[in-house]
Amino acid sequence: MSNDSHRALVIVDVQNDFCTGGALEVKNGEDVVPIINKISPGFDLVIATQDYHPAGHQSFASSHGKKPMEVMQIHGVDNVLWPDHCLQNHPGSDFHKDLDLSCVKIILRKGMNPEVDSYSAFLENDKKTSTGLDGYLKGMGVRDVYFCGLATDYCVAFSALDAVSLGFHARVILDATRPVDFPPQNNDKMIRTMVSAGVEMIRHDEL
Ligand code: VGL
Ligand code: ZN
Repeated sequence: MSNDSHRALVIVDVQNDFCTGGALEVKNGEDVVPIINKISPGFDLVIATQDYHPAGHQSFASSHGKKPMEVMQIHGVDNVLWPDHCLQNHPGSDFHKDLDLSCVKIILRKGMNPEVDSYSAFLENDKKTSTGLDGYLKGMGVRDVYFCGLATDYCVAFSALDAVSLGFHARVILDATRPVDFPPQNNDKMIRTMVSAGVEMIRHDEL
């Protein structure tokens, strides 16, 4: 194949609402930005995801008359209800102003269906609806997918887990991620889940 892009970097949700002062603040979320800017030129293909919700999205506590961070069963599984975040056409959903997008070939928006959330860059939370990223990466000859960004224990973790189950070699660049870590210990739990599934944990200086 002519467009052999064996190593892809997926920059997950480095958006204002996940950084300090944002609606769904991840502690020190913006600290990933300089690391990502340093490493992204070293990849054959770079993709950035953007959490991009319509108003009234079902992942919002406000859509259920609940308080943010309450847990509610949706389709029989426990879901954390989030504060309204990453609203379409709102500064909160913009990428962090210092994130260098010059290497980014594709911006993949997700979470746009008002009824179904999408933590993963590959499959929506119904585990059926594809974003198309699997076919795109395979079409580009990618075998190795590296993940960085926000948040470690949600969108990074679910993306990396799907990557492994779709047959990619998945690595999380852990020091280029930050966790929500809610409920308490969730980050440790998700890192263990990823490692058991075959996701490799690395640091950016090991690239
Ligand atoms: C995320 C919760 C809700 C994430 C997105 O990017 O990890 N987490 N929406
Ligand atoms: Zn979201």
